Amino acid sequence: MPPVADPVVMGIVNVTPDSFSDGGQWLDPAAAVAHGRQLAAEGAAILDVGGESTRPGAAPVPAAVERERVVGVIAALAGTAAAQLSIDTMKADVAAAALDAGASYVNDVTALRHDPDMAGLVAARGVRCCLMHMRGAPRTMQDAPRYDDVVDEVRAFLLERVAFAVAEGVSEDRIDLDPGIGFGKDVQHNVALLHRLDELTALGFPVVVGLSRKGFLGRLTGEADPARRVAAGVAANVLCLERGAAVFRVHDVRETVAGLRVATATLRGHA
Ligand code: HH2
Repeated sequence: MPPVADPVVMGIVNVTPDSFSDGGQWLDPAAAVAHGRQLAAEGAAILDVGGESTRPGAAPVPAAVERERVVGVIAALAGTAAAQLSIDTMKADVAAAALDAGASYVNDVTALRHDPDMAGLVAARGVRCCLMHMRGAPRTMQDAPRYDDVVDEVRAFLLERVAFAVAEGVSEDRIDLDPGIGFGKDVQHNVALLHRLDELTALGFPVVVGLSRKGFLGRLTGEADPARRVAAGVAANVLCLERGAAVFRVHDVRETVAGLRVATATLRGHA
């Protein structure tokens, strides 16, 4: 069995009115900052701050509104939370303002496809980025997604995006990959991606997994309330750890850190 690296937990700070599981809870900047600090104290090494929901059917947010939501929160967290800050955006303007405010990681769910200036920005600033697979756009991505082999197609897509990013000047050792759980995938596609995640981790890039509270967990467990899918998510994240995932993007940091600690010790065979 290959050595098990220390898992990195990325805590989600959604500064939005409409995120699928916690929309409106942290729209107030002071509440978002307090939440981010709490997640860092619970063990999140990265805080992923987002000002636009990407849930299926979500309406796009103008750049000025999105920037206004995230910049102050990032600036406040940069001074006070012991965590790296990530900006979850598909817009280069928003990412640039977030990097100026103290972020050092760009999480673009479109894998640098939405904004023609995004790849150049990531390259010029020399920051780490996450390239995620998504079929279609958030508004329509869950309309009967179809694949011949979802894992092969996601892997090919991610390799194509790596080639693009590198051609644009992004350093290969600053790229993370993400299968995009729930982004243009039905429950069987999501399960196949988790089952065969080792085929993605074998590519040699750190793999980010964002499955926290998502709909497929509800389909598998019958749990309609996203906030009550925590145990289901921890179970899935533990199996992703075993398959080599590096970064775990979650709402519930305390529970995930605990689960991954036990899993890490078990996989290593020592405490
Ligand atoms: N999922 C969401 C948003 N950003 N980024 C990465 N890299 N991977 C993911 O799986 C991912 C992501 C959706 O979750 P959430 O932020 O909780 O909801 P919303 O988009 O409704 O704000």
